[in-house]
Amino acid sequence: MTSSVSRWALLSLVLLMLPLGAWADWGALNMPRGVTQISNEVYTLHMRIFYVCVAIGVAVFGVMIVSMYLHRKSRGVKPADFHESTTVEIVWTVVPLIILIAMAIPAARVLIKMEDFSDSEMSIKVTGYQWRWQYEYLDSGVSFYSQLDAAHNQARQQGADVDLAKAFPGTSFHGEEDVYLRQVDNELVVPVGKKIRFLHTAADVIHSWWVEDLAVKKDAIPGFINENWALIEKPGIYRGKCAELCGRDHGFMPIVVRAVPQEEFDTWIADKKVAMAANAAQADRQWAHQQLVANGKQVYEANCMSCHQAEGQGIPGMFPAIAGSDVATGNIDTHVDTVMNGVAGTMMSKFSQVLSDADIAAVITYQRNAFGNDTGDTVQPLHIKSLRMGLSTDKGADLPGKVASMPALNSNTGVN
Ligand code: HEC
Ligand SMILES: [Cu+2]
Repeated sequence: MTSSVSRWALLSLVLLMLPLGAWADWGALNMPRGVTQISNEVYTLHMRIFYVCVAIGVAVFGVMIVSMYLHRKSRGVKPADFHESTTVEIVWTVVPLIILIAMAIPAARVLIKMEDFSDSEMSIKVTGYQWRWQYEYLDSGVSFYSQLDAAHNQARQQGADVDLAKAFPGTSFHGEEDVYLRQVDNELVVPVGKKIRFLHTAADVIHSWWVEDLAVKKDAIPGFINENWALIEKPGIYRGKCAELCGRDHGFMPIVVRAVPQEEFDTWIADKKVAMAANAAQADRQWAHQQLVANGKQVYEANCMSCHQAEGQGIPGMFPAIAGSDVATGNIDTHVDTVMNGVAGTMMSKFSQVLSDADIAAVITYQRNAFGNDTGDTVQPLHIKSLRMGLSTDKGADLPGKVASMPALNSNTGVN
C-alpha cells in the first residue's frame, strides 16, 4: 500500500515537472521584445498586464479551490443561505474598476505614442499586392517590388518540408535554409536612428504589414492609407510577413527589413537610383533577340515559373501550359495584353505594374521562343513602353527622344 502511494506520488512529481521543458522555450513563445523603443514599451506593457491577469487568476481560483476544499460536503459543512450583500457587491464592482483603470492608463499612453507621426524624418509607402510588396521611398523617388525569393519559391513547389540542399544541389541559399520561405528578392533597406513613417495601402485585396521586432502591424486596405512608424536603433535584419488571409498564396509574402547605418543607406539609395535610371534607359534601345531570350528566362523563373512550371508545361486544370499555347504562339498583341493586363478573375495577374518594359518584352520574347514555341518573334521593350504610354506601337520605334523624357517606370529586376 505504502509503496503504491509513493509510486503514485513519484509519478505525479514527474508529470508535474514535464512542463518545465517548455520553460526553456519561453522566449520563443512569448512576445518578442523587439528593437525599437516602442516595441520595448509594448513588451513591458504586455508583461505588466499579463502579470495582473496571472495575479487575478491565482486569487480567484485560489479562493474557489480553498473554499471548495474547506467547505466540502464530506466535512459536514452546512450551506449558508444568505442573499444580497451590498458590501460584497460594492467591493466586486469597485475593485475590478480600479484594476481596469490602472491598466487602461499605461495602455492608452503607449497607444497614443504609437499614433504620433509628428517629426517623422522619412516616409515609405507600402502597397500590398497578391503576393508581393511594393516599397516607395517618397523622399527619394526610389521604388521597387519585394517578393518571395525565387529559389525558395521553387523549393516550395516541391512540398513544404523539402530538404533544400537535396532539392537543389546546385542552388545556393546563401546559408538561408533557416529562413526558408521568409527570404525576399529585394529587401526593404532603412537607416537606423531615423523616425520612419510607413503609409500602408493595397492594390487588390486586404493585406497586413507585420514586422514583430518593430512592433508594427497595420492593415493595408485598397482605397485607404493607414499610417505607422518605427525608429530602429540597432542595425540588423528584421523579418515579418503578411498577416492577412489575402488569398491562396497568402503565406508566401514575407517581409525583410534591413536596418543599416545612415551612410550605408545613402549609398544604397544612390545605387538604387542609378539602377532605376539604367533600367528605364534600357527600354529606349533596340535589343538583340538572344539577349531578350536570355533575360526573359530569368524573368520567367522569378515571376512565372511557380505557376507555368519550369518546362512551360503548366499544371493541367490550374495553370495553362506555355509550351504550344495558342497565346504564346499566336497573335503577339494578345500575348502582350495577357501579360500586361492579366486575365480578370483568374490567377493570371496584371504584370504591367510589377515588371519593367525591358522585363515584359524579355519574358514575352522568351515564352515565344522557349519550350518548343519556335516563333522566332522578338518583342522590343520600346514596344511595351509605347503601349504603356498609349501610343500606337508602330510609331514607337522612332520615339526614343520623346519617351526618354518621361518619368522613370517602376522596375523589378536589375535593381538588387
Ligand atoms: C499565380 C499563377 C500565375 C503566374 C505567377 C503567372 N501566370 Fe500566366 N496564367 C495563369 C493562369 C491561371 C492563366 C490562365 C488564365 C485564363 O484562364 O485565361 C495564365 C495564362 C497565361 C498566358 C496565356 C496562356 C494560354 O494559352 O491561355 C500567358 C501567355 C501567361 N499566362 C504568361 C505569364 C507570364 C509571362 C507570367 C510571368 C510574368 C505569368 N503568366 C505568371 C497563372 C499565372
Ligand atoms: Cu497579403
